Amino acid sequence: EATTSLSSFAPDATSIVSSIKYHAEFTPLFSPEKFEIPQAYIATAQTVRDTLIINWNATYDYYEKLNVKQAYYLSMEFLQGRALLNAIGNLELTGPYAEALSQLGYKLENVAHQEPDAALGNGGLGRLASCFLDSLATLNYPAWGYGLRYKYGLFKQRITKDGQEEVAEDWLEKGNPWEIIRNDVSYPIRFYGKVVSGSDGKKHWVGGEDIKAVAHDVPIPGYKTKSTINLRLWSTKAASEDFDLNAFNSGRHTEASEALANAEKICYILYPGDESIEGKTLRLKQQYTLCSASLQDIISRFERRSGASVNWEEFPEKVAVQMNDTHPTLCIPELMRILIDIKGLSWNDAWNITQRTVAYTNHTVLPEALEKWSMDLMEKLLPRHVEIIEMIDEELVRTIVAEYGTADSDLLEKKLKEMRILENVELPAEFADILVKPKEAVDISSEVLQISKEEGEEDADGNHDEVEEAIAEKDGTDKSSIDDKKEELPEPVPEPPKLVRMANLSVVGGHVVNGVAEIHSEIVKDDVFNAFYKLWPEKFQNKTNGVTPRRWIRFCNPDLSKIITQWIGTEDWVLNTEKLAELRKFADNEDLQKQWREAKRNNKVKVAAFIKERTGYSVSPDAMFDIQVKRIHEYKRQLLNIFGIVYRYKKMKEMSAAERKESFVPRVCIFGGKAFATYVQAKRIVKFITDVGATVNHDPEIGDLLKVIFVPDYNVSVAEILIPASELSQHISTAGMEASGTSNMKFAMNGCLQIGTLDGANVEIREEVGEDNFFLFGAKAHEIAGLRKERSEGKFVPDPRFEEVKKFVRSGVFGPYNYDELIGSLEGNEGFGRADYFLVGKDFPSYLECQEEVDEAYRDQKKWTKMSILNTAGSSKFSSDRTIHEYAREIWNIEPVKLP
Ligand code: DL6
Repeated sequence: EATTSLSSFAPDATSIVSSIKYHAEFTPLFSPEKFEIPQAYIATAQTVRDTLIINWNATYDYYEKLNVKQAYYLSMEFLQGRALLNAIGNLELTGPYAEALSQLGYKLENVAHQEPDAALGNGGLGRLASCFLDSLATLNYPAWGYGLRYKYGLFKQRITKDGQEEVAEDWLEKGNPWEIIRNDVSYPIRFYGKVVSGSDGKKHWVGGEDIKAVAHDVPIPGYKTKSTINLRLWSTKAASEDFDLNAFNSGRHTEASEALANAEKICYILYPGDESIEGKTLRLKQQYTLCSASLQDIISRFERRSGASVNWEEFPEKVAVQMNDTHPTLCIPELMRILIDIKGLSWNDAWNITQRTVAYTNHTVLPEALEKWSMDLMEKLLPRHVEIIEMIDEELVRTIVAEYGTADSDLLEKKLKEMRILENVELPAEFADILVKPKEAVDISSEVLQISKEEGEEDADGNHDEVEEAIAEKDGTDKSSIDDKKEELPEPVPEPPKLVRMANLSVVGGHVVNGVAEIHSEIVKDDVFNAFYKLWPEKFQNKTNGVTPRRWIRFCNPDLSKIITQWIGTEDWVLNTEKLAELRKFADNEDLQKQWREAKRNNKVKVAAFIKERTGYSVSPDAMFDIQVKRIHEYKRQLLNIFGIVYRYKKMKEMSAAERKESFVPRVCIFGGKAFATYVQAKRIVKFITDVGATVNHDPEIGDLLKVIFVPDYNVSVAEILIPASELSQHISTAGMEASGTSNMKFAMNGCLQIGTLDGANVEIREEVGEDNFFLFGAKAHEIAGLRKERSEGKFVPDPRFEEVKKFVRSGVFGPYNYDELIGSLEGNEGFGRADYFLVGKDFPSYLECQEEVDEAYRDQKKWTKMSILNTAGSSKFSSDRTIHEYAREIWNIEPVKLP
């Protein structure tokens, strides 16, 4: 029966059935005797892949023929989630597939659940990249994604009595039907070695170890278009000659295959722990592999399409490279290296081409997340790149000196300190004396500065003793008393490490720097990169994030989608989300409201079953579903949420049953998210939430009035279940710290109300859905620095309710675990670090008051439903289609190319 040839592949149920059977028989990844649901999934996916390959080839050929300008999105993370339902949805084949599988005895939904999540990402940054791919394909933009094919995805999270446990996620265990391995597309990647100057006047990077990067292509279909773009993921392999046959034959098996293992481990996991030097080396190898393999691939495509006459000047007219955060910053020196050392271009030409090609998106203002690499490590691993970076830094120093002059040496020093790519590295020889202050300008009051100099060492202008005498004269002390002070001084501190600041390199080497929400882009200009902004204001842009409405409403919330289509009168909103605004005029309509509530309730029933299965807890679908799902991080303030819950619980316990019922709206408070494996405080937060849940959920006095659920192993698929059922979602980061957030957009699209601070994209969401439909609380971004100062000076007076919660937790109500370190972080006790840096205590009272408003609003279901409808209606701006159009027009300068 396996008769369907690819050319005659027709997407009706009958041909799909025969195609599934064909794959089960001829391209199996399993033994032939069984055809159960796991096999059904693989064979079904393979049939979809056939269609994708046809479209992929057509798209590729067309781009090749037209030699169009292409954008390349380089990202260490792609959080693709599952592909099956998305692919058949985009191909408009959901109906025929459901029918075909039912003829084979299966439900499409159950088959789809067999697919493991492709979790090649950590959180928002990776999921954004995946949403962008969907929009790029849908909008017919010629673009590709480039990433790494990690053998293990983001870890699987188990919740045990000790909190979070990480388990390797072997997502490729049963094979990956969505990828096409391109054994013929591979590039050499070099590490270590040294740089020599050739007789040809060129630099040659020689020696070291060479590995290979091999391409794996994942076709990405657009919605209602044939356009199918590519996500090219690299895996790493040793060159075959690296297998030491003689060692193997003499029984030294590990030694024989050491090179193979070393090469393969580069792509084992995303973000290997980098506490050790080995971990750091591995991460840097990953970043370089991504950059080098992708650029070699892009360049070879450019050369091939150019034919006999390659004009490098045209490179930026054919290629746009977007660096997703600083992880792919090595693109800059790598492109320079290839252009200069291999293609023979001059420094100036290469620099001009590189700058016009590359652009950088910043996704965080957290200083610890702005990558800095040890120069020593980089010098060992990538010696030629360090030379190039040094030259870029030197050129930058020249620019800074030219801009600010040498007259005001404090100003110049400040600018150099802020802007240089190299940190703790001496100025280039040409500028060695530039910061030397004239003798009379020496600040003799800065006694400590002078006397801390080591014995015998000269000060900047070589007058060590003279300066000390000057101090002595000024103070009326004699020089010997200064010598006494010297003895009291601690041992000299070791030299600070030399570092390469990847963010500065990105800003300097790219033609555009963008933030990911309006407020974040302002912070980028005013704070994070202010010195650069002052120099090159035209480089800075905003591109507010977005999410794909296909995955995040149309496919994950079919019930709500049908209602939207019915009331708007067309399904066009899936492509033109502006149409969602038409729902506004029906927001008070009782029929719509009824349908809206029913759809929400059905989704809540599904989530209740899911929670039961995952956690064993029963929750009532009649309670409000209040959700906070995102990576666990102190700045995202899951602690504020759980403290609010603890306060609520305590108040409930103090009341009679009747009072409790009267005072509180029943809530199911749902948390989900992973804590980075080495982030101890985040893991304590997970433990605390689950402990609170264990107490509250078993308290018979409380019953359905309050449940606290930590959903283990939060990922894209779990988000697709939870978000459609959400009624309230929490986006409560300390203002100014969340670059954008993207789950806030998904929640709004699905008619979920939000409680949040004025942070990231919350600000724009609130503007779009209307102030009355958003629960706002907390300090504003511009107040944070002052509040922190007040806090650290001990001037902050905590609200009694905050103190009450801490005391309650410390009383042991939630079990024997010692929460001192967790609570201590909110108090700044000795040994517990910065005093409530994230201002949980400060925002606690306004958070509680805002939560009371939430309860009040929920009691009026008509009002609540209207607010919910207005959230969906106001969410149109947050489609990634809008974002991608902006990138295409304002950064990449690419046009849609629709296949004939
Ligand atoms: O831009 C996507 C996403 C934002 O929505 C989040 O606000 C932001 O935290 C995230 N950034 C990162 C970068 N690393 N860190 N931290 O994941 O990007």
